[in-house]
Amino acid sequence: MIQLEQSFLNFLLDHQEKHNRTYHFLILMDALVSAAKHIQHYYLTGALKGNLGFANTINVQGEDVMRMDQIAHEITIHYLKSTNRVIHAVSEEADDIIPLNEEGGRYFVYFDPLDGSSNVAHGLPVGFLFGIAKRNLDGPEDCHLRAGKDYIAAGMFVIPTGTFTLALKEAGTWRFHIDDTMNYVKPVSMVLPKDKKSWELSFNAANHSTFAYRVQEWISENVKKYSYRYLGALAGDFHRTLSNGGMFMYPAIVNHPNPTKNRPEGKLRLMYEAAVVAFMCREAGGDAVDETGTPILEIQPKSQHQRTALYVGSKPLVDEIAEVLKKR
Ligand code: AHM
Ligand code: MG
Repeated sequence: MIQLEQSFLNFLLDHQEKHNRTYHFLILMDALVSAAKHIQHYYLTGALKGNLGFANTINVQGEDVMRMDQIAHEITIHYLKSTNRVIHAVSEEADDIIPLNEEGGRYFVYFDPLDGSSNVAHGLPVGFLFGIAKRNLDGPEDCHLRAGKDYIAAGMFVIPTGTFTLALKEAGTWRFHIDDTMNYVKPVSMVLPKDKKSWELSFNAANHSTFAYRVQEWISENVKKYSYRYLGALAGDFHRTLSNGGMFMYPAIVNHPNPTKNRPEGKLRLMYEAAVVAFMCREAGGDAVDETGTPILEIQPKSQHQRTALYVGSKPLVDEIAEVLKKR
């Protein structure tokens, strides 16, 4: 007997039917999966074709070398547009909100098509992160930017590793693996482990002395209790946090020796980085807060590229750091 696994689209079809939902979401997700596969292909062949270069470099034909993140952005917009179901999109790679089908669309999509830029030149893991919200179906829609609590789904593809993690509102977080035929298959329910033995802390240790003193103290007291891992690409680091438990942190930078390099507002982007992992984490039993201890999912974005500090992972650790952060 051949062993065949359940495909992602079949899993989603079951989910939609079980919850009496429409197929519109299936069409949107199919577009995102198609985009991810396309990005995966470009990334895997990127070093050979010169796509892992940086923008502003010129290839031998005298043309601009396209950065992978620009390619990934164009691919994603192409597929989102083709669904006819997206009102507008926000991309890390575009300054402005991108109108798609403002009259007949049903969803808002906030995405970072290739996060973890420092890994690109090495072909190491990067992430395609996205959050999805739905238009108001009960009355007029003002198209305001949605807070994470109003997302209906959020997910990430780890490229080129070939994993896909998706959280569906109030229905859990699931992980899929890409198979030989480039299909994502074999749903596995993700729940953060309660056993602290596997927990890991993940943050850029080189930034330690630039964090708020109370954060530095908490880290000094806790870092030896857990393993430490840092890849420098949110999707890869958060992938581990979700599997092993613990906490990923990107605290505010407030004590940099060169004050112009402080980032009191944090580094990561709220709508398509922090809220995406916070949503996946909540659906897996965890939590996430910002530098004031406020839940990430409660933050109402004022602008599409707003930044935030991020502490995301196992609930007991996030609760503990939230208490520290609230003591100002
Ligand atoms: P990017 O959008 O320019 O790729 O930056 C986001 C990335 C995250 O994936 C990662 O968690 C973080 O920046 C790493 O930053 P640092 O290199 O400062 O540790
Ligand atoms: Mg990014």
